[in-house]
Amino acid sequence: MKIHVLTLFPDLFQNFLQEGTVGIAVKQGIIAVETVNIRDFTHDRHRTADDYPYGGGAGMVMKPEPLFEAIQSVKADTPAPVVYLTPQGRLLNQKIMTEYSGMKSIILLCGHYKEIDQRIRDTLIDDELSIGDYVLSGGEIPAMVLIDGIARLQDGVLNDIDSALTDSHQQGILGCPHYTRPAEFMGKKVPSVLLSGNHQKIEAWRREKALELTRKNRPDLLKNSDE
Ligand code: 4FL
Repeated sequence: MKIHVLTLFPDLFQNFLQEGTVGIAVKQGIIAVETVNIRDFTHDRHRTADDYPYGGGAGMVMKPEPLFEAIQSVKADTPAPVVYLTPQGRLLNQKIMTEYSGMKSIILLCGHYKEIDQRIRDTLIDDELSIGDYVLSGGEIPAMVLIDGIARLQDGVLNDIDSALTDSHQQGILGCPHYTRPAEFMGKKVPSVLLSGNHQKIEAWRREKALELTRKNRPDLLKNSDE
């Protein structure tokens, strides 16, 4: 899968793409990420990417021309959906992550300042995604969130596919508690059912604990599920 990232801060992605699960996906050639510096598509001496908003008010707006050229330069050889990361987008979830993980290529646009010129959104953007109800300084970390979530869903990246299937959110609810050795830590024992070897009982316990945690922390997830 090919992922193009349009950003004013391409260097932010360098370490991110070399470490951990994302690093494995890149090294194995399962995903390829190419960053494009939006500033390379400015033409003035100061390489200006933003300007004052029409109508006044605080903050700057990203100019349409460099964005237009940057997007077109990528689209010329890769027809792919353009996804703009913005607090105004649809809320990202595991279902959307899974849908994007199956695509051949995507183009991610990271915004800055207040927003980007609306005409770019009206004409060149196919989808708008938010990673949560808060504002950051830019769309780079949200783009990394999307890349990370997509990378680990690719075939051959996680050695244990079961592990991805039992994650929180993959089944629409939160995951269950996990324990590893030692069997007793600071006076607290691992629940005995997990040592019982009875796989049916273990599955039932995990399901009950997952539901309990979901009811406590994320009751909203149960409203639209069949639990
Ligand atoms: C994007 C926040 C996606 C949350 C500032 C610029 C953002 C964001 N999800 N904040 N982009």
